[in-house]
Amino acid sequence: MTMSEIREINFDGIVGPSHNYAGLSLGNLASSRNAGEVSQPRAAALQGVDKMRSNLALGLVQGVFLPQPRPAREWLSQLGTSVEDADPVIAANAMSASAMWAANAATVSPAPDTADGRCHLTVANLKTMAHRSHEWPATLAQLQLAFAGDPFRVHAPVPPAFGDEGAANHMRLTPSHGEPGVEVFVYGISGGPFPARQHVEASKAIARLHRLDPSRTIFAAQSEEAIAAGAFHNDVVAVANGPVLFAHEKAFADRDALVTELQAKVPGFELVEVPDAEVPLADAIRSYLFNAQLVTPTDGAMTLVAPTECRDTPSVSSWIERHLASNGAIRRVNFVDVRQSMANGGGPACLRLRVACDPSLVDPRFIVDNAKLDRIAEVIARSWPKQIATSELQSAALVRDIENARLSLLETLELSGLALH
Ligand code: SUG
Repeated sequence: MTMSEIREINFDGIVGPSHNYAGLSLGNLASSRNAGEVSQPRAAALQGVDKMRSNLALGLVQGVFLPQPRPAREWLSQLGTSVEDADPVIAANAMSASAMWAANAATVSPAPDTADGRCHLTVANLKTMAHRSHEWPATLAQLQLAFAGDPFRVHAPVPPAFGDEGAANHMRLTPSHGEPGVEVFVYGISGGPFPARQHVEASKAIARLHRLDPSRTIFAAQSEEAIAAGAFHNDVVAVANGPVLFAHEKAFADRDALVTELQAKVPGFELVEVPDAEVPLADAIRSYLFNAQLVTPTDGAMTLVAPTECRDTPSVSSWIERHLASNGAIRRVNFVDVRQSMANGGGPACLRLRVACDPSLVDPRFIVDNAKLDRIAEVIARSWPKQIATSELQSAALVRDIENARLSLLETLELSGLALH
């Protein structure tokens, strides 16, 4: 494969029809703050579609992952219950639309980084949170379809003894997507009152499974302060693109060691660091400045696709203005409204999984253009519930509508084979 065929594809999780605010994620401040609010699944999914449209307009390649079956009937039956009979908390855990946050679907090592020249993907076990621990079988089914064939290796999750949350704790730095990169695995040791979701043993297993070159693989601990302040994934406080690392000063336990190693190993490495004195950790986490998509559009001007909350947070919007005026690495900021997802702690970057590969190798049913997004939006507008209160999650009528809505979308995308996954 020539280097020029490798493009970065962003696969966004389409927000599922059961999107709701049950407050299930300890350590995710937005999820706890909005527990019990009434959600708007239709608006949430359309916000996601609009984000994809604005990224297509930048000339980026866009893909999708499909909502998973909810309620998770298989998981409920493993627990000896059903959505009607389950304890309300268990039912909520089976109804979450959390698979929308595709950054947690898998860890991806593109072909130029691996010893066998294949693009490796390992599905995340997401074992720390009950509502996410049952995502992986359906995710695996989609990845096996989308990335079939010899150029790819799709791995089952690492054993659940070790928590793995996928690409949200993984960064790849490289002069350009088609060249060998340095892969940084970020793990947590302690998070104060909150769980550290990514275990170093899981990260190391993935690096071995993906046949990465140890000299181009870095393991870095998240700072305990960041996790305790609400950075339940590293992508809440840092994001990389090409040779650029955009991070909060307090993201890592040993910031200096990481920066020194990246300077030595990444040609053209550039650090865009935000000091706590300019944007306190709390503002960074509330606005999700770093949970932005940092992308290189076809015009070459590195662009931050950031949530509108960044515009509305004074310390953050002034930092952005200063950075743009200084001609820094980030040349443009596009604001996107993903408020429904943000209210559950999922920003623009959580909603996507990046895969650098030749797009023609991916099953075309998972790649979208504007016409396909029109068809997706039409199904959402017709069949996604307008709103869901957490008290309704066990209602038979709502459950039926949610299951039917998803099946309509699968049919539209010729993916009905995924009905049971
Ligand atoms: O795992 N929220 C997700 C948000 C994931 C964000 N992803 C990244 N940072 N990459 C989580 O905490 C909330 C669900 C609820 O409370 O119902 C939730 O699962």
